[in-house]
Amino acid sequence: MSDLFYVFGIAVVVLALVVTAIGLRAHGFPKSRGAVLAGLTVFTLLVAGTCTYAVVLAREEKEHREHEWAEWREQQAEEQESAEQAAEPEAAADEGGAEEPEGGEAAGGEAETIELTSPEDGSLVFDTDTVEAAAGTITIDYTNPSPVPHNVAIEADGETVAEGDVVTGGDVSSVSVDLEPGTYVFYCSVPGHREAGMEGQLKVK
Ligand SMILES: [Cu+2]
Repeated sequence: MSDLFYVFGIAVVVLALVVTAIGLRAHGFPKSRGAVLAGLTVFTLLVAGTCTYAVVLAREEKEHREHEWAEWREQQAEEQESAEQAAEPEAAADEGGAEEPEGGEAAGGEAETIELTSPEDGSLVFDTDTVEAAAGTITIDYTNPSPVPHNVAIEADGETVAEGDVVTGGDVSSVSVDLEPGTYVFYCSVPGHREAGMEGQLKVK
């Protein structure tokens, strides 16, 4: 198509130069009316052809550009898509990583915490004389709201296996120990308190 366009264009220019050259040299040119008509017809056809091909070429060029533009957009979309896909596995990996510690804790055995307290007036008793827990790491958090010093301790088979700090005024005495199923004693190790009644049963199942 573009070749034909150039052929038409060059033909118009060459013919115009030839006709002009003849007209300058030859007097009385054109010699006949028929020659004038023939010349005009040829020029008209050549110019019309050139214009037609110019329009066709412009259209083709436009289509070509649109095609390239469409390809470019398609490529951009694909790149964006692949970038998103690349980001997804990372996000999934982060989620997986966050889940692992939770699973690790669960696999480490059950940890149970028992809350204990005693009367505000300092009476030598706990608020309960029996607590239960599942075997594993058992923690007792004893809160002493009174000004009388107390703590919490755990006894297994007559031996103290855990003993918390002596506390007063709302502070917490805490013990934590691994226990197998069985019956244990929790008590206050401040001298005289256990004997006065500050003890209870810890049943581990
Ligand atoms: Cu006590």
